[in-house]
Amino acid sequence: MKKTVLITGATSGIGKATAELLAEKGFVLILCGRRQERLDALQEQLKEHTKVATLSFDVRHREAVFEAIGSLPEPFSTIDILINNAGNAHGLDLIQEGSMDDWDAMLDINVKGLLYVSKAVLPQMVARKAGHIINIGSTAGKEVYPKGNVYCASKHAVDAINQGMRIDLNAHGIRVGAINPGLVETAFSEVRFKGDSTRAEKVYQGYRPLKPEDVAEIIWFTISRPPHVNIADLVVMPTDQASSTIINKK
Ligand code: NDP
Ligand code: 8X3
Repeated sequence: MKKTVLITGATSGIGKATAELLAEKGFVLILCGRRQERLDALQEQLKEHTKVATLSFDVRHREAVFEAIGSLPEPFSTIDILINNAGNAHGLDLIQEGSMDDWDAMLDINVKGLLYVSKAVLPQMVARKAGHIINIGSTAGKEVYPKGNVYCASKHAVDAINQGMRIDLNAHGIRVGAINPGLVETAFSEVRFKGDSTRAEKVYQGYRPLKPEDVAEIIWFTISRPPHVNIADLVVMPTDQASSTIINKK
């Protein structure tokens, strides 16, 4: 039977590339994001391959999260795989100059949003004693870089939550793992720099960054392992990147 995958942050970047690849592989998809028009376009694009449901909600709003996920009809209501991908950086500032609105956004979306979505999906996985959760962390969750302060904190929290989930869900046969990418060329920097596309483009100039499709393929590899294999924590960087600050720019 085809497995059902819920992907948060499916309207752009890594989430969208993952939706496209998993549709080709025949997974039943639940695609989430705030931008309904993008979800509609993706549903239309992918419906030739598989069944696609869309849910438009902001992961910060816990009632909206539970209402949306609780409203899913068959065959979408049994979620086999949850991909916690929604998130972004907001700002790149010295800690003493950071915006508290940016701090709230990163902690509310990247950490609490991930928790709310997981809380809405987990009871059915625990009841079935089966399921697979992929948390999209970051190299920023492994090391802190200048001005990365709160974004790095949010991804370090994802790293800790990933470990905690794996420990607590172990007895229930649920696989939990994180995929931690380095620099991936998506709308990430455009969001971080609040629509300043010139500044955003510079982040990816002079070297070859990862593409969202590279991460999607790793997600596909991870979820297609046999049931006794759990990829617990994977870091992937562009070949040109050695750490958050050491990048081989030509
Ligand atoms: P994008 O900006 O391209 O995509 C972000 C996605 O998150 C969008 O689909 C967006 O959907 C969704 N999202 C953002 N805020 C919310 C919210 N409040 N509620 C619901 N959905 C939300 O960035 P990426 O694809 O690069 O980012 C995806 C994940 O990968 C993030 O967790 C990011 O931290 C992580 N990552 C990215 C890296 C990179 O270099 N690009 C490297 C390492 C990790 P919508 O706006 O429609 O709500
Ligand atoms: C995204 C990668 O280095 O911009 O998480 O923080 S980085």
